[in-house]
Amino acid sequence: FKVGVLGVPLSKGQPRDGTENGPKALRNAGIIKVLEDLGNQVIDHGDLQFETIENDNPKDKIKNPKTVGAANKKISDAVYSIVKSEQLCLTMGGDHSMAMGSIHGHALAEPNIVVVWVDAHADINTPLTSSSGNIHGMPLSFVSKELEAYVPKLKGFEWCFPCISVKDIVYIGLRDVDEGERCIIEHFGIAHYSMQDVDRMGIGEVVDKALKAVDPTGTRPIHLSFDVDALDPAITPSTGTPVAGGLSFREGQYIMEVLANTGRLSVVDIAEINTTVGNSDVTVKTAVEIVKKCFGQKRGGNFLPSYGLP
Ligand code: DIR
Ligand code: MN
Ligand code: MN
Ligand code: MN
Repeated sequence: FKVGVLGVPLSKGQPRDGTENGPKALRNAGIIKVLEDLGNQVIDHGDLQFETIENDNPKDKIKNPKTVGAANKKISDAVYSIVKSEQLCLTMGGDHSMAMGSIHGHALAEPNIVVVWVDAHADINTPLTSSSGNIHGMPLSFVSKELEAYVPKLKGFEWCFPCISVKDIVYIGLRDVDEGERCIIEHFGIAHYSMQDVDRMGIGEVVDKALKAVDPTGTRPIHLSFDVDALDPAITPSTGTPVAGGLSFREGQYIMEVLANTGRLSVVDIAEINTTVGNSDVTVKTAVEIVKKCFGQKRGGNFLPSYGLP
């Protein structure tokens, strides 16, 4: 693949410091070389720089609205141009509010995307249903057409218009969904596969069904938004809102391998690594192994046609 890598050091979508170090941690773990060694051509777009806007007081309950809004505008513009230049885009977060800009930019460049949301959480609170006020729990409500009427117009988000349908979203890994979010999922019939579904059917069937649910013809470009808290905290402890009982290393890898095999992955977000929580070496190592599978590494071995038997 031709891969465009973008660092998104965002933290103001949630309350803790440390998620802004995600891109640096992945870079220090050698992510660029890892992707190159898989035979990819990697274009490193560096890390975006975000400003912290002064006096960015909460609007109603919403925290840091102007800072997060302005940052996501930058993310949208950057992802748009990476996708337009035909690179498979890897955005390294950063807190998960980054997906607002990332999906927005992606959808502008590729109007027919589907969104595979791998997360313990649904991240579809509106500013009115959110009890935390943290924007990382809301990105999908800002970009979904059906929710436009439920999302108040906020300063800092003027650029952000709804660009996907809730019918284009499918969840995998849910196990901590707020009441308002559950109401939205039921009301709009959003496709979802919780950890209960993974337990019942196994990850193979879950991924098959998930892809068929949003794209029965198997033709649409895929936006994968991967929150590391989807994985079990035993393997990704360094994240702000860990939830026990998550996806195993193997289940995480399996999702990635299948998505890579479709040949239709177009943007991959990796979000919510927080280096100041828990053992970040373990978390970063897990993240790198998972990301690799999106960019061509196969557990069954990669066939190199040029390799002749000695
Ligand atoms: C919660 C937590 N649903 C909220 N969301 C998280 O604040 O809206 N998402 N942690 O990844
Ligand atoms: Mn989450
Ligand atoms: Mn259900
Ligand atoms: Mn999330």
